[in-house]
Amino acid sequence: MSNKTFTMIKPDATAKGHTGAILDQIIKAGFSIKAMKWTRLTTAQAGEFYAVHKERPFYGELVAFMSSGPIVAAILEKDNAVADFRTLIGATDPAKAEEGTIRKNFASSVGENAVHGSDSDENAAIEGSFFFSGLERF
Ligand code: DAT
Ligand code: MG
Repeated sequence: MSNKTFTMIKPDATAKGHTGAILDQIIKAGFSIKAMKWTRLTTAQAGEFYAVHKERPFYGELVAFMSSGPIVAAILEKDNAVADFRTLIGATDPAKAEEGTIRKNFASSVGENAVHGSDSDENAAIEGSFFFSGLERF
């Protein structure tokens, strides 16, 4: 079990000014930030990041949304990071997310759901490497 996960604060949340509150909730939940950047994905980069979903009906919408404005990408560290972070963010659809989760607190819809969280240790490593060099991932 790895102690790292990868997150993005998505364009809906950065646009609404929720970045600080979301980072505060993440840190208060016991995660430490190992690497972080404010950036924006091109459509090609968003398409590559979400390539695993390319056969899904929402892929085009997802890629357009994820490249529509700034995001914050970060590598987070905590014991049991992947599973604990998925619990902290809540269900993909904010209408189904538990009270107090980041998606319940900040997401607008299943498509515009405020944050990404890796779903496995393997994907956390792949996704972290997508945004950060070895030097930045210390
Ligand atoms: P998660 O982000 O909870 O891991 P996922 O990996 O199934 O969810 O999907 C990736 C993203 O795709 C999700 O955060 C938002 C978007 N998405 C998923 N299901 C969708 C749907 N039914 N309609 C629109 N967008 C959807
Ligand atoms: Mg996922």
